Amino acid sequence: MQDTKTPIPILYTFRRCPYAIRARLAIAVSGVAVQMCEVDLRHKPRAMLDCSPKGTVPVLHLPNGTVIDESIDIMGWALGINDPASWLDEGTACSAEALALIQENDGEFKSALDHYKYAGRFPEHPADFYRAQGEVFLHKLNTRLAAHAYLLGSRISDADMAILPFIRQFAEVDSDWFNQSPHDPLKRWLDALLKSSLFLAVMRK
Ligand SMILES: N[C@@H](CCC(=O)N[C@@H](CS)C(=O)NCC(=O)O)C(=O)O
Repeated sequence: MQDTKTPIPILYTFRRCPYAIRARLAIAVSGVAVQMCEVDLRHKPRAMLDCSPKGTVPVLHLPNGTVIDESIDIMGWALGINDPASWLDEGTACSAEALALIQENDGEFKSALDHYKYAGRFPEHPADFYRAQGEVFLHKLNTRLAAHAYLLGSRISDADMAILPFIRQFAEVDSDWFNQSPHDPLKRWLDALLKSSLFLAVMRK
């Protein structure tokens, strides 16, 4: 039984935020006990802003006062404690290959995703212009997934789980378009991971 007196880390999270989802996935697979604090992004808790003034989620506040406020670092923290599914390369760190893919996801692809999702705010171009920008990354992932079941090979890695929530969001912008798009391996990968018990558990309300 959990000792209720032992302080445990607090994760400030927002259910639908793709960065927070990736952090929750890594924490869930690691089995490390963390108290979840769901944040209303319009009314961020004082305690969260006190430890991380930049005001983004996720934020992990450890009992020793350490604050980790980048989602990738939270994944690394959790998997560094316990990585039972071997998401990390050799159990120690995010591989250079994973890092490069995640950086592309968080950079160019995330920008295209935001423009596509909120195309009305970016009237310089129609939504399908921004969608085509994002599709460059989808194509890259699809090529990998045509060669093996997961992004880096035959096993799930941190790259799959860090990128999954963003592809989910991209697919949801126009699911009819996504479902008819020529990215079958990517669609199968997305579908299987979204149905996994781990993903369902971290999305539970
Ligand atoms: N680089 C950060 C980005 C996190 C981020 O941008 N999260 C969004 C929510 S998806 C956020 O908190 N935005 C601030 C806001 O909406 O006020 C990370 O990886 O943790």
